[in-house]
Amino acid sequence: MAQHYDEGMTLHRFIFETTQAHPDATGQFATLLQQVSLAGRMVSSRVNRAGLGGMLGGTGETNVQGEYVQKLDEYANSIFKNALEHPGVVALIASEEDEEPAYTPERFRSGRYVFCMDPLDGSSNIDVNASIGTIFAVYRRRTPEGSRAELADVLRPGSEIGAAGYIIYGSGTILVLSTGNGVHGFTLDPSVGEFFLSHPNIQLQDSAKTYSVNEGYAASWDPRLRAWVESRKEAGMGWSARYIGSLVADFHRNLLKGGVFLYPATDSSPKGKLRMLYEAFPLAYIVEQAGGMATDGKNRILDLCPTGLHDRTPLYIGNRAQVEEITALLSDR
Ligand code: AHM
Ligand code: MG
Repeated sequence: MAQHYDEGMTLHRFIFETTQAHPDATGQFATLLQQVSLAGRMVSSRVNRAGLGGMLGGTGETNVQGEYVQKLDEYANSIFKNALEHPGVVALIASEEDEEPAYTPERFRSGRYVFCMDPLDGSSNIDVNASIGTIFAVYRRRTPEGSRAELADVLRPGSEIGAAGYIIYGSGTILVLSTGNGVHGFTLDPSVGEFFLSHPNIQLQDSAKTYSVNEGYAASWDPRLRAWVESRKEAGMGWSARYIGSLVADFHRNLLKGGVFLYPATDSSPKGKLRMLYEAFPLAYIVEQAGGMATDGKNRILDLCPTGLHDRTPLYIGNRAQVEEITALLSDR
């Protein structure tokens, strides 16, 4: 069978080569990414067997966001935290599933990095076998290593992110990563249990003709946005719509094929739905690394600074021309 990946470039090797290039590397960053890969492989395996292993459905609890917690949400949250709390590389983990930050327990060394994650995004799609994913961002902490981290280590502008990525559990499992030097995708070969480089240097075209948005809420959008979406549908415009309702899946499709994803403010949710730290920031970092753009309708997403772990923001993200157009439209008061 023909391989659609580079057998010579495992994620392990890529991380090693990337971090070796930094003269002050201590190995902590490499270890962190290896542990993310391990946790991703564990979640991927569980997602694939979810229907067989009794992992579908809810736990009966609601999370800090008031959302119904799925068994796989809880599983993914604990797997990532378990992988990252002990090797002495992380000081604090902020997770969608936890109201408070998880500080590295005192029995382990409090390392150099802060990790923000949505352990299982798109969880309303678990029971219907549609793609879901993990989204993450990494900051280098401000406070000294070895000490307990502080909230100030994580409540920072997105522009201070050092690395970000996501893992999509779909028809295959792909880890997409940027450490500030382009965007690279690695496909999991389950027979080997390793990610291999399959999508080197992903770049977005300047423009595209696909939009992804939940149009069910159109009546409560800003009328200028409603008019923009309506005008995409005019005869001869050549536009398509794609929306599954898993941010990772919608974003990944647009990253590979071109398209703009919108999660606008609505009358009842002026900040939209998506969370800044572990949904908007990581994907904005990736899209910029791929030559695209992300705004909240006015400001660059990565210039925003959260005041709480679970702050929300409207999100317009994808090809530069379309995000610029929508932002110009919504900024013009
Ligand atoms: P989740 O983190 O609880 O899964 O919620 C976020 C998800 C995103 O994946 C997706 O873009 C959005 O919610 C879909 O929301 P809606 O159902 O309002 O279209
Ligand atoms: Mg989410």
